Amino acid sequence: MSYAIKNIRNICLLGHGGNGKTSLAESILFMTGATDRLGKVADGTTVSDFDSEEIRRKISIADSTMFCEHNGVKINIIDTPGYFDFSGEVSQALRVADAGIIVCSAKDGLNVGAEKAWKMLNEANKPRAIFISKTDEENANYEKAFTSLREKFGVSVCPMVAPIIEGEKITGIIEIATKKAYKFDAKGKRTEIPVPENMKGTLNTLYNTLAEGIAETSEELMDKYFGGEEFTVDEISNALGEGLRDCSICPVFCGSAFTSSGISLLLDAVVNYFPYPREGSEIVNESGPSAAVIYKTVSDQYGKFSLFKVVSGKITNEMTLINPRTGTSEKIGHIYVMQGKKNIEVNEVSCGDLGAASKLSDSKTGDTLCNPSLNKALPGIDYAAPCYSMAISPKIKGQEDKIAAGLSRLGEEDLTFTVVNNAETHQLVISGAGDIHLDVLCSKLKNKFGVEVELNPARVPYREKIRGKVKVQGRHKKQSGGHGQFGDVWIEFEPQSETEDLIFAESVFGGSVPKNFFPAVEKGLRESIQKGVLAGYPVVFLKATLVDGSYHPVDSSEMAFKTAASLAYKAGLPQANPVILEPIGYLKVTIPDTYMGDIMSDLSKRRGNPMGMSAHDGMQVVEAEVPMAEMSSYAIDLRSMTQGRGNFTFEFVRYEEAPMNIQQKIIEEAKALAAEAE
Ligand SMILES: Nc1nc2c(ncn2[C@@H]2O[C@H](COP(=O)(O)OP(=O)(O)OP(=O)(O)O)[C@@H](O)[C@H]2O)c(=O)[nH]1
Ligand SMILES: [Mg+2]
Repeated sequence: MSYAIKNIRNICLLGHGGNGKTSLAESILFMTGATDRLGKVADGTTVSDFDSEEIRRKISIADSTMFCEHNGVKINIIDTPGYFDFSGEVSQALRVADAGIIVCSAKDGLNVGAEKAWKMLNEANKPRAIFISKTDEENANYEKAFTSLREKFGVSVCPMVAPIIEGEKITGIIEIATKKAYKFDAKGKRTEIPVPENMKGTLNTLYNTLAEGIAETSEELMDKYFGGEEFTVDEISNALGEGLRDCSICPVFCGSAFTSSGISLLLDAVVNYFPYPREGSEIVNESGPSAAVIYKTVSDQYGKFSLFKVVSGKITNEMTLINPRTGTSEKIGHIYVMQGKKNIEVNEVSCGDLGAASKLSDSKTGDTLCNPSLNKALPGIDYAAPCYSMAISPKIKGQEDKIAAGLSRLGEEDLTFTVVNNAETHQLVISGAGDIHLDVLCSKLKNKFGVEVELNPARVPYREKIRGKVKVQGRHKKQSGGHGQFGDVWIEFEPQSETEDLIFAESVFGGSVPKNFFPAVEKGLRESIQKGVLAGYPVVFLKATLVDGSYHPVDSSEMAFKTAASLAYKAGLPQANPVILEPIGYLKVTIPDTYMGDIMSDLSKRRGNPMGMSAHDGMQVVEAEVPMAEMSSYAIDLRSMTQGRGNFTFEFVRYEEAPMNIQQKIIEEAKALAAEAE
């Protein structure tokens, strides 16, 4: 069924892990009749958490798109995961949602997940509301939860409702603007009840808080407010709608996903106040040429689905659109609307609505599909760079190809991890947002692609160099049967600082080594420096000068001179004061003030060298140079030090000589590794 743009709402649910987003979505679907039973996260029966990993872990891992109808309006709901490892999914949902609902719990109120959600909504400049869920739980405290949110986010946070608690139980909800009280049946349907006597005080306080927020939205209302006049219901309603849409008001609702109470009040607001589809700040163009943006890709045993939002015109099956990024044409075959894992085939998806296309050949998440006359890519999706790396290897030797194939399929759905084959350390290194992210990818490799893998810390690519100068001989002489092999060189080894690469020179006098053997000598050295003499790491910043030697008219060959050069290398480098270099990276950590002490003392434990500090948007940015070897678990450690409030970037800058004790450790590790390989 096709909806006029004014009758479509695209909302995404976001907030702290476990606060009840998936359950709220389930309750909305049930209450509006989109589904006929109320599934539970604990039983793995919700529409939203259908993936086997989500069912097993009882958390959401990926975005899930659902829809329902309320008062003639189609509401598309994108449920996002709260766990921080999957925040790329939140970015995807926010790319197409026209407003967000931050879900909090009545027990916790404000938490890091809500703070992050708020920040992301600010960055995306999207309207928002808050739903305080789990009001049915023991120890639920709506007022405390509300106050904590308002204290953090300011007066734009306006109370819309208050729960009626009798004993320990929630028995109804008061709508503040209208001062009406309701009770709810098992399907969430409401009937009006009188406002209980003991709630009148609370109602008045909250009404004043609401009025204060409403007054902020215009000068006219501000005057009225200070004049002591009460607002009419219409005035409140209009101000709420406008304020919500221009982000100056964030209405707060409450209820329970288990009892479905309060849900209908939230949905009324979605229909009455939430914006209809828009693209950035522009209203999408209903009558223009077709254009859609892909916000998610699902790749499973049934094929590949590209989920999109139509931002101009409409999308019908059998259309041919162009992907401006690749320049290729995409033939739209079957199109669908998604209800969790269920895809329902449709003939068209109208402007502003969400849909899905199967079997697109060359399009990925973030891409635009449009009529050839437009041929313009819309903004894509920004993901945080991966910050946690591990080496991934098969449990059974020889299944490397299976890992690569599996990860490449998983990469179609998930653009937040990278895989690099490190030729130097001979490891396949996978980088993602954190340990749970990588753990989920490993489970998927096992369950979907039949390959069991293990993760190990990624080896650090150390380097070696010499600090002294030596002159050594390399002499290769072999008499075997017919004619023998003979090569003899004197080489001077010394450090240089011009280039990491080997500098090869010669100052041979009087043809003691004929010119035609120089390339063989250089080749022998280039091969040798791949393995340093201390721990087997590549040697850098080396200069080698061929100064003398001798040859035999019959027995000398390129091979023999190559060998002679490598003998000189093996003899010379240990005498030239070799040292191990370690990679140093530039770290930028962003944290709230309060964690400053912890962060600094942690950095000193990591042998970090502070480079500067600055304040940005109420956060502190600490910059430091830190050895890469100390940073492997930083993503996890920073999260636990800051409860997830901190984030960081880390980039390689240069190699530096490692402290002696560290060098010793690296040499021992290399020995152990070599012994293991034998
Ligand atoms: N009592 C009660 N429990 C709830 C309610 N909503 C959710 N829960 C429970 O809280 C737990 C987490 O709920 P979810 O809906 O999975 O929370 P979520 O926000 O989707 O979590 P993530 O997807 O991991 O971010 C589950 O065990 C739910 O059964 C509620 O309204 N009342
Ligand atoms: Mg969830």
